Amino acid sequence: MAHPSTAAFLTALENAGELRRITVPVATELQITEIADREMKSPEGGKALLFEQPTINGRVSAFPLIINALGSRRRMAIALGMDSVEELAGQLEFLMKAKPPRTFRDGLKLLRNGMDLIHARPRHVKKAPCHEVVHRFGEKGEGELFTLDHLPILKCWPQDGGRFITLPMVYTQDPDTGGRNVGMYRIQIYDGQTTGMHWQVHKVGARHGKRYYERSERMPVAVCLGGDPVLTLAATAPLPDGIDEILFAGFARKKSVDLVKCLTIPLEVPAESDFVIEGYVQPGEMRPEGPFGDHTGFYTPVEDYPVFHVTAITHRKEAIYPATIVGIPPMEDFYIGEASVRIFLPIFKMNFPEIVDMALPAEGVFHNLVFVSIRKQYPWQAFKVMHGLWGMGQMMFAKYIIVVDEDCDVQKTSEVLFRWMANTDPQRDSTMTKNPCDSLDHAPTLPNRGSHMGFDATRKLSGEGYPRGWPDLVKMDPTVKAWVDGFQG
Ligand SMILES: Cc1cc2nc3c(=O)[nH]c(=O)nc-3n(C[C@H](O)[C@H](O)[C@H](O)COP(=O)(O)O)c2cc1C
Ligand SMILES: [Mn+2]
Repeated sequence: MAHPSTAAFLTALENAGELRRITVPVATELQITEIADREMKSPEGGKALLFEQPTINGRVSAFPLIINALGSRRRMAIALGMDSVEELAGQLEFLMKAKPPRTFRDGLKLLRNGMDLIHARPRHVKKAPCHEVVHRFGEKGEGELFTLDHLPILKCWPQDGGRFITLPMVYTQDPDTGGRNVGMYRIQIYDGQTTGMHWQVHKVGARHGKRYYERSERMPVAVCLGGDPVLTLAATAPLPDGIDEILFAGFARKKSVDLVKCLTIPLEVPAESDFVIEGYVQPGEMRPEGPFGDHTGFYTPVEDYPVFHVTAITHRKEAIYPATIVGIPPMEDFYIGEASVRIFLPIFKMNFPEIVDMALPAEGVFHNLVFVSIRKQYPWQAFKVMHGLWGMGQMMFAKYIIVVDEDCDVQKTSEVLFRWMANTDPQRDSTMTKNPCDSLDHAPTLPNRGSHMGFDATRKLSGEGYPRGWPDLVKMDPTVKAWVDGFQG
């Protein structure tokens, strides 16, 4: 089911008892963070929070602010209009494994998925809710000029270098192929019309920017906020370069995404967005960005990033400003990342059929720690899986990969720690390699590159040079367990 706006999604959350309204004024400077942080760290991710009167330097903003809207499994499922993200994972898996149907039911399922694929294709529309209110820059208007300073943009943490848009969907185009990309890259506000553009070196936006630089051409960029929450998931999902996030969003929500032309730049954006910030990046122009209290739980230091110049801001009449905060885990982003892992697990399994399950525990902040369970068949297969993952998309960042046997539930961190500690001889069962690092990782001596470590915590096969005979786990006889299950004494 598609949500045509942030307001519609908000209503769905409220009907499910998943929304708390905060009706009194709260400051966008630090105060909203502290309330949201406590909510995100409460059991099951707490509730979504609607701040009806966020204040900017003491003045109440014209726009309410929603935060933690995707910060639980239940809310992520509501965003997708499904019972759980597993449903979407199942649909993707079915598509990838589609064979000529053998039964009538298979045929119907294939037909339904075929229809969903039709929705992957966007529609092009002329009239758009996101254009209900238009503020072009550089035009003489009536009264006060509307700028970014009018949006309830958060200053999240005390040492942050300023205010940051934290849930921006950044639209760019490959100048060679015309292919679209949507990525979530944070936006630091320098002034009402100028921002930073934090696409890290490994991301598709940065690759597009490099091509514009090489061609000495000004780069059109659109930053969208709100609309269907599926778009937010699509912007963060680790889709391969060249796969259009809009196709993924259309497929996931079972409805084509309506796209409309921007007013001041040659790009298209979702018509249902709450806000669209149009502008350009002048290749070569760089400016210090940060510090920013980040996903890692630490401040990322100041570094040079491209500069984004705003040419227009358009929005719905009743626009709602969506935000998140990142910091010491668990935070809302854990649930966003987890949904991606669940959705893409079938794709990993296609490449590595031995993979049973995978988890990126919150403590590892996405890439620092990856647990994988496998059905081991031959010697050193665990190492093959590690190397494969280190070569796949954003899995390249995985700092520690722990491989366990299929009977270990990787969703339970303590079970994995038990196997890891008990089953490994550190020297024999580890491997170290060189790979790119997440730009946010402060531990490597130099940014963006460093060492990565894998542990084979599976039981050792005879061909793996372990001569002693692997012991069995201590487990009760199933008949005794069944008897105790029914025991009344
Ligand atoms: C809340 C949030 C904030 C993010 N901020 C950034 C960021 O500032 N810079 C960045 O490069 N990636 C950031 N990411 C990660 C990217 O969105 C993610 O890697 C995405 O897959 C990139 O898309 P791309 O492959 O199309 O470039 C963020 C993710 C989330 C969930
Ligand atoms: Mn992409």
